[in-house]
Amino acid sequence: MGGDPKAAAGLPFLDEEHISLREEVSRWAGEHLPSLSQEADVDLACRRLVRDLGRAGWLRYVVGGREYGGVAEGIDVRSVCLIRETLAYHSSLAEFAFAMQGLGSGPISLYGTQAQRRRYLPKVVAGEAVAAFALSEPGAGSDAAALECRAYPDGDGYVLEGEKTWISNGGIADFYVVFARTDGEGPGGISAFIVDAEVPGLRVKERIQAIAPHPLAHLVLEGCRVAREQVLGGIGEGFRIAMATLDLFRISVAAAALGFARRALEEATRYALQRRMFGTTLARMQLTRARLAQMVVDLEAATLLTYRAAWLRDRGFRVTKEAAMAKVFATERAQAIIDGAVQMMGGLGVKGGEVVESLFRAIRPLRIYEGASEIQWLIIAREVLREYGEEVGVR
Ligand code: COS
Repeated sequence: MGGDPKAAAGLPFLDEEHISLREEVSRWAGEHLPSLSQEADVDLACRRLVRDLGRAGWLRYVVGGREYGGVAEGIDVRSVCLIRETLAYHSSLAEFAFAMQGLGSGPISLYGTQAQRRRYLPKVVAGEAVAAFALSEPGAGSDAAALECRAYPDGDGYVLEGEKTWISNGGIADFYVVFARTDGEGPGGISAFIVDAEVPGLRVKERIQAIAPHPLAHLVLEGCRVAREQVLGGIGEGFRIAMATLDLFRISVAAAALGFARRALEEATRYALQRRMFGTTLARMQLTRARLAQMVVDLEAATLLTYRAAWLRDRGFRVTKEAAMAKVFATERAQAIIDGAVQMMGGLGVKGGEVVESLFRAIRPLRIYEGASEIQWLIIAREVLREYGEEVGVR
């Protein structure tokens, strides 16, 4: 095989073009992304990043359909993961901007009509429209099917009423894919709508400050009227659309975790090699070596799970279980790897503005958003029991 052994991770699941893509993104990110440290105005920074990612051509990978600017007919999940992992290595805000363009427009790529795709996707690809995915509510986070935002039929359209929270890109998005209840209770009564940001009745109630700053908001929809053409998929299809979109993007959350962890591991290793104590270097001490070895094994195992899930999805398989496995393992182990790096670097590890300190904050939300670790465990167990003929829900 030869070459850089670090680049060998995940190799069995990658094609030659993926390896070249990783090199290109890495080169671009090294030249264009300043550092992991957080910018003062995240809204401005995020909008600028979306535009730059669009101009550089990377957003062509997060949408499906060549006709709409995508690189392929579907979304190549391995490419999405490679780009997200590489951006995460350099900048948590850049990987966020890239990923949210994908998650926010994912339901349109996967389920939109030709007219919907033609209207929204080219702008997403160009970085001219910021996308957002609005599923969570104050009373419906992990239990997404409990959502209460309502969509009432009204003439030739629908009127949306309710609240959405923890909405990434909330306040800066140009459109939101909003999941709302059109019927009864439970998952079967949920539908998806594309809501343009300027539609009267849609407003930001509160901006939310998270541990790793990025645009995040609580939204209110009051008498928010959308045309029938804004319904995504069919009425009652919303929950399935949300879950299938999450299956794809949860794999890329795992990839982001790999990028953060890989950076922390490199920072800590370089530090350990030069840091002198007790007449030797930190790297030569056995406790350090044991910790480093554990970090490397975790990272490689997480990489393999992530790219296996992406490879299976690219081959057309349903990957509910594999995506959940990749997300929970990669994010949990990345947290442990980054914590290990902080510990190795001592005071520097917790000093504001240091790379590992910002990684320590950047990784934490990944174990919660797009399905908390506990939800991934429930999904994995449900899928395994199903393989044994036991029909169980997660409840
Ligand atoms: N792909 C396609 N369809 C899916 C699916 C998937 N991955 N997962 C579920 N569905 C379908 C099911 O097949 C079922 O359809 P039928 O009724 O026709 O059989 C329907 O959707 C309901 O599924 P389920 O019974 O699993 O619904 P639950 O309410 O039990 O869902 C979980 C439970 C935990 C899986 C769901 O609520 C979840 O993923 N929660 C986390 C939400 C989340 O990620 N929030 C973050 C928001 S984005 S930051």
